[in-house]
Amino acid sequence: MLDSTLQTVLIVDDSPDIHRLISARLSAEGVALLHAHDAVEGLAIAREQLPDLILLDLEMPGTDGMTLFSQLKEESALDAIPVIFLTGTLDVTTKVQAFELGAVDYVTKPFDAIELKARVRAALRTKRYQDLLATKARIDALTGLWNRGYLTDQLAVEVSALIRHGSPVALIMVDIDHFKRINDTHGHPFGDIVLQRVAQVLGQATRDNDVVCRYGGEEFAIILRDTSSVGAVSIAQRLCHAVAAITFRQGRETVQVTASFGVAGSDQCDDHDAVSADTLLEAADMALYAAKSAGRNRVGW
Ligand code: GH3
Ligand code: MG
Ligand code: MG
Ligand code: MG
Ligand code: MG
Repeated sequence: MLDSTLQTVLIVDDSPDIHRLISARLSAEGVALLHAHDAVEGLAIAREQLPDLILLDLEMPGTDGMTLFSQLKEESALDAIPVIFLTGTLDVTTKVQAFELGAVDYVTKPFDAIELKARVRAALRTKRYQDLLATKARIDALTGLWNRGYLTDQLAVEVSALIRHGSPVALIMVDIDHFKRINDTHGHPFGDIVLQRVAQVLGQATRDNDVVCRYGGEEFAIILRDTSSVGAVSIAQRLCHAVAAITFRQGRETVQVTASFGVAGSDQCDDHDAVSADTLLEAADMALYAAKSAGRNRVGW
C-alpha cells in the first residue's frame, strides 16, 4: 500500500520567473511546493522539510547548484532525496556527469511545461516506492513491529541525544518463557499467533514514541525515551502483567504465556559518555538473564 500523504517539491532557483512558472504548472498536481532562491536557503529548507523531490537550478549566483547538490549527497538524511537539474543547454559530458553524481533527471530551460510535469510525476512516483521499501525494510513481517535493524539505528540516535542533551534513555528486553515448549505442544502456527498477540499487547501498552521491536525469534526490545530506569522498571512490570493476562484459545483449551523482562537505563551509569547502544543492550540482557534465573515471569534490572 502506498502512502497517500501529500508529497513536497522544493524549487531552488534564483529566478522568480522560474518559481512562478513552475508553481503555475504544478498547481494542479496535488503537491506542496517549497521555494528557495539560493543554494544556502535551499540547503536549510531541505534539512528542515525533507522534501520528496528537489528541482535544482545549476546556474545561480553565489553557491551554484552543483555545489548544493554535492552538499545534499554528503548528508545521510538528504542523500536519498531525488534531484532534477534545471539548466540551460547541457553538453553530453555534463549530462553524463549529472547522472553519475546521482541526479535522477534534468530539464533544460526553456522547458516545456507538459514535459516538466511528466518528469516531476515520474520522479515522485519512484520516490513513493522508495519510501515504501525503506519502511518495509524496518518492519518485522510477522508482528508488524519495528525490526532489529531499526532498533539498533534508533538506539544509536537516542544515545547521541543523551550525550548532547542529557535526556535519559531506557531499554527493556523481553523474552517469552518456555516458548519452545509452546511450539512443541501446540504447533508452530500457534506459536506465531502467540508472537503476534504478545507484540500487539506490548505495542498497545506503551506510548507512541516508545520504539517497540521484535529483536529476534521470541525476543522483543523496547526503547523508552526520556525515561529513568525506575520508570522503565515499573513500565516493564505493567507489561509483564499484561502478557500474563492474555488468554489464548486452542479448541476448548486455554493457554497462558508469560515473559521475562530485563531493564537497563542510561541513568544507572554516572558518565554519559560511557553509555553506548552496546552497553545498554548488554545490561538489559544481563538483567533479563537474572529474571530467567530467578524463576521467569518477572522483571530483572
Ligand atoms: P526460555 O524461557 O529460557 O526463554 O526458553 P525458550 O524455550 O523460550 O527459549 P529458546 O531460546 O530455547 O527457544 C526459543 C524458541 O522460539 C525456539 C524457536 O523455534 C522459537 N521461535 C523462534 N522464532 C519463531 C517464530 O517466528 N515462530 C515460532 N512459532 N517460533 C519461533
Ligand atoms: Mg539561475
Ligand atoms: Mg530467547
Ligand atoms: Mg533462549
Ligand atoms: Mg524464551
